[in-house]
Amino acid sequence: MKRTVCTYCGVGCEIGFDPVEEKVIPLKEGVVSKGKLCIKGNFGHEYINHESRIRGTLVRKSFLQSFGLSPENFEEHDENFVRVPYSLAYDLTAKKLKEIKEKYGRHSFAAIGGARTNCESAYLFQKFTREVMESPNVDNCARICHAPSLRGLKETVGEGAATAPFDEIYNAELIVVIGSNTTEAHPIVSHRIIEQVRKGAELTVIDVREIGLFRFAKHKLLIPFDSNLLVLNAIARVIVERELYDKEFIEKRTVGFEEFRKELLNDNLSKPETFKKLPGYEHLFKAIPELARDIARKKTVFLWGLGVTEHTDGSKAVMAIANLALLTGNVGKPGTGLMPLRGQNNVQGACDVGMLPYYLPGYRKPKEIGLTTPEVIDAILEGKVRALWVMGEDIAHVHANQSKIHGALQKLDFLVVNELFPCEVTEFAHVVFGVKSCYEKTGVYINAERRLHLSEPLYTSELPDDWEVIAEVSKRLGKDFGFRTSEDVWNSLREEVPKKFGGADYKTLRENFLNAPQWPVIDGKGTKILHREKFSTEDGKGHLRFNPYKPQGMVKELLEKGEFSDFYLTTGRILLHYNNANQTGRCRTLNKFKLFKEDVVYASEEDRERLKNAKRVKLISPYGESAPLPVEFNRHIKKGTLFVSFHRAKSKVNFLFGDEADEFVKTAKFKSIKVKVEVVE
Ligand SMILES: Nc1nc2c(c(=O)[nH]1)N[C@H]1C(S)=C(S)[C@@H](COP(=O)(O)OP(=O)(O)OC[C@H]3O[C@@H](n4cnc5c(=O)[nH]c(N)nc54)[C@H](O)[C@@H]3O)O[C@H]1N2
Ligand SMILES: Nc1nc2c(c(=O)[nH]1)N[C@H]1C(S)=C(S)[C@@H](COP(=O)(O)OP(=O)(O)OC[C@H]3O[C@@H](n4cnc5c(=O)[nH]c(N)nc54)[C@H](O)[C@@H]3O)O[C@H]1N2
Ligand code: SF4
Ligand SMILES: [Mo]
Repeated sequence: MKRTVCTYCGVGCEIGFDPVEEKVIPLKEGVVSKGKLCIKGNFGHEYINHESRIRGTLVRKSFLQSFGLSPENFEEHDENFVRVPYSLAYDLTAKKLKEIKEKYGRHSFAAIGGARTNCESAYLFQKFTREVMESPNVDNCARICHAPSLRGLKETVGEGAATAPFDEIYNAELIVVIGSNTTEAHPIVSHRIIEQVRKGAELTVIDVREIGLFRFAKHKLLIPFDSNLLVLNAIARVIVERELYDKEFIEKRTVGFEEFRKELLNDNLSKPETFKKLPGYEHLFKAIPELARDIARKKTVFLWGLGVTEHTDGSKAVMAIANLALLTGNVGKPGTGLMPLRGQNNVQGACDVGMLPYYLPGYRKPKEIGLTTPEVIDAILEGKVRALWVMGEDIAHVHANQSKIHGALQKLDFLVVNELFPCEVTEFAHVVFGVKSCYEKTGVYINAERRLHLSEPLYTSELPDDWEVIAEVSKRLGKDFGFRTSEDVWNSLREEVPKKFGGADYKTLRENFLNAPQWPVIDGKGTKILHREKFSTEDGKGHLRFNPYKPQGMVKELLEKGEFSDFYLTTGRILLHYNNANQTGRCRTLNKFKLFKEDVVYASEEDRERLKNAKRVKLISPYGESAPLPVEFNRHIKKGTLFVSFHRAKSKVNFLFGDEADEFVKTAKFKSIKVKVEVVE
């Protein structure tokens, strides 16, 4: 039996694999999976031998011609691309990058990726960009995902990562889930939540629609769109006003309480009475104080997702969650914790190893801060960024403001993409490197609880790993890093960040695969709970940070007019498919479910008449419109609101969004947009 880790969501379930039967075997001893896997864990490897897999290098014919080479001498892939040997593609890529750097300067290069690849590739990608291309412009998919969690936690507790393992759910008396559709997006965590509720713990769900976990919840907080910070501040206000807070913890472990208290009490909007003025949401006036009392009394874990981060005030809302934990002493102890449910298999790792424009590996400050992905797009349009290398991120599908992004990608002098399959972004590329998938290579992935899984191949493959492509191009640009194996790359990172990874050599990770350590790993031993004695801030204290809520979107309309016009749309995911569905869309078993062939718009049963019992609708925003999409009416979504998944590029969901984003870190506001609905059928 071979052992690896499921590389879809940030849960990071350990899996066994029978190479003869080509079957996944659940591993009971796995500390994360405990022998349970969701459907993607069981069947998500089926894409491996799919016929459309990119097995080689594709080079655009016009690009080849610009070097005086004739496409006719190579095998044709399609009307735009030919297949060339890797060595030639490495040569041409290096030549073009050199030419662009010499002509337009070092800032004309940017690199994006790393959240789906292993840590070795993400680490080398930023090292190559910073040291060889001498550009500070590196970013990864956390930009449109949990970058606000990193920011919010850094400011309050000093470390942008979950403070405790998923298993602390088993020690909690109260589990608070905010803006996370856990049953679909992190199924094995949701399994723990449900188990713990069955043992007597209480669950609170704070969401804009009735998600699967609602039926297990004691406190069901169905909240207005755009209101997270308002709700969280109101909970804090009850805790402060009624003196429910943990005085000893505040005194010993935090700073800023008096100021926080003053600012909070001065902010009239934070009174629970505000909800009496929001028609349809008056129930929150009573529910919030009840929840506040429970958080103060019980050992509580806080779990959150994109319903918190993908807003203009996402970072502030994360600080507001941290405030609740600090006020009530619910962090740094068993049964408590702050747990951002990070999304992709290695998005924690990509950030940890420095694939961010404002952090070097280990979150050290760089000399020069680079551009975030949305800023890179603007810089391309201004002619400042000329060459872009993308490693496993379908930026022509998954980012907001796609009309703008498509325009920018067309303008690039040079676009290199490392991919498994053709997708939206490869359409714009000059060079596409086919690379090994996670199940064909060796490397480390860091899950949402900071756990370091060393993944080993289930299948053999002749293709290069991402880091090998980068290393080959780098050599041709005059810098041989001297890495021969992925272990060499990992050891270089360990040397650079000894405080987190020093004790995590391959041998230790291999031997402890089923109970893999969580960083910081010193002397082979991991750290389950962070901040036990002191926080990771410079002064070792937890920092309370009050941010007043500014009325916006649905809340603003309800406060001003007592009603809102048109529809409020939120977007997200479904259990079967994963992000751009490039992999899940090519798995036999996952595609048996006809129901999920398309992105479906969910609307409220109460809007059936208003929407003329439609079968298909088009969504229209000030920025663009979606394709005509099937619509389904149900009772889990509130009147006047809509949900749609974004898995299929052809649905054009991300053409609906503009540049509105988190005010600190530019994470797109994917969780709320006002739309008009046109009935098509
Ligand atoms: N099956 C599957 N699993 C995945 C993925 C996938 O594509 N498919 N993707 C992975 C990735 S990259 C990520 S980041 C995670 C994401 O996992 P989640 O964070 O769970 O992501 P979403 O499905 O976008 O759902 C967010 C939830 O927020 C709610 N919501 C929307 N607006 C608001 C709001 O204003 N306030 C509150 N409180 N809630 C709101 C939505 O109703 C939804 O329940 O999942 C990972 N796991
Ligand atoms: N409307 C809307 N849009 C969203 C979101 C939303 O909630 N609403 N969520 C956003 C979020 S949270 C995220 S994380 C993004 C996700 O968006 P993406 O990052 O684009 O999606 P993924 O499917 O995770 O992976 C991207 C690509 O990586 C490739 N890949 C997989 N493994 C490897 C590998 O080992 N090497 C290389 N080179 N490539 C590989 C896959 O084939 C896939 O095409 O979408 C964002 N977009
Ligand atoms: S919960 Fe996540 S990591 Fe676990 S099997 Fe499902 S997709 Fe894979
Ligand atoms: Mo994500």
